[in-house]
Amino acid sequence: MKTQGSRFLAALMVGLFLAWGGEALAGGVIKLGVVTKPGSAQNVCAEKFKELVESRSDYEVKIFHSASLGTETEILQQIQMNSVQIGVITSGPFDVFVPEARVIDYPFLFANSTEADHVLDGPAGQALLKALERARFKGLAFSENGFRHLTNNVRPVHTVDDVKGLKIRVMESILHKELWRVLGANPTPMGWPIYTELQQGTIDAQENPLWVIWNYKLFEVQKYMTLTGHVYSAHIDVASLDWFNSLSAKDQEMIVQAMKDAATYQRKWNRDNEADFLAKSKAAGMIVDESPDLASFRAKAAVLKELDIYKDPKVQDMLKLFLDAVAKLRGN
Ligand code: EAX
Repeated sequence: MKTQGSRFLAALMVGLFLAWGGEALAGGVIKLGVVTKPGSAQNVCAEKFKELVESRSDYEVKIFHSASLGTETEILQQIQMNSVQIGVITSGPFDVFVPEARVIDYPFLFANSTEADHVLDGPAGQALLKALERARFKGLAFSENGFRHLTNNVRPVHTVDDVKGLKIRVMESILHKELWRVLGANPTPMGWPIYTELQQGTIDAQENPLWVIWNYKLFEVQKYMTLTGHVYSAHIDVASLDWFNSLSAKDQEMIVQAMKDAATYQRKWNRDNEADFLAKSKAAGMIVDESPDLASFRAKAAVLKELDIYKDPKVQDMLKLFLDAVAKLRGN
């Protein structure tokens, strides 16, 4: 009796284990899109995600990089349709799909990466990821592009007045176009990459984190750099919501955790290398203004809050959530 009883108990436990998540992870091919080339911030995150998913499950992750799927906007459209399952995409272009996303790129929002991490990994960031579901994106995690800095080929830029009239390439983002218009430049939205346009002089200026300026050899076509750090650029690591919803709870959890782990790894990589990227760009001949008159930039950028692009109540609410979270961190 005793033996039979314990056998029954063991069988019951196996049954429960299987029913409650002991099932094997399903397999299949996951298509992942990034606009950038190997060695770039997005790719470091994507490659780590691939390594983790493949070691933790039977899925295979295929990375499509170097704009082979089009611009970041086009990759996002493919994710919406589930012809691509995952993207590591710069936060900027998301605001065309979900206006609240422009809150991350609000000028001078975060003073440093510690603030960005706290806010994005906390309730404010989670609320933003949730809002993306309206556009059929499942927000998984935030990795980073980094703080964005201005480069140009016309003149040294120290105060915001020096920006006047510069033909600047901006991301395919409503916020970024408005920001540079307000600052006095002449912005044109374009997908990445933009080396040829800089080389041919169709545009004079661009803005991007230090790794981009180094990795894409912008020092060859841009003489001046100004450490404006005007916008913190995250990557929003997203999945197709339709695809994500079709997975078992166990697979969903594995995907989210793998992306969170990849993002943690990638943020560190970016930060550990920033000083080196700057030193190399200088050594390559760029003239760098390391302490520009940021007060002049802030003063002009402040107008943005009054513009229509921030009037939408959903954007207002999200901005308040983010600003309050930053204030709380600073003890205000
Ligand atoms: O990482 O388009 C851009 O300026 C982005 O920063 C691009 O993804 C490079």
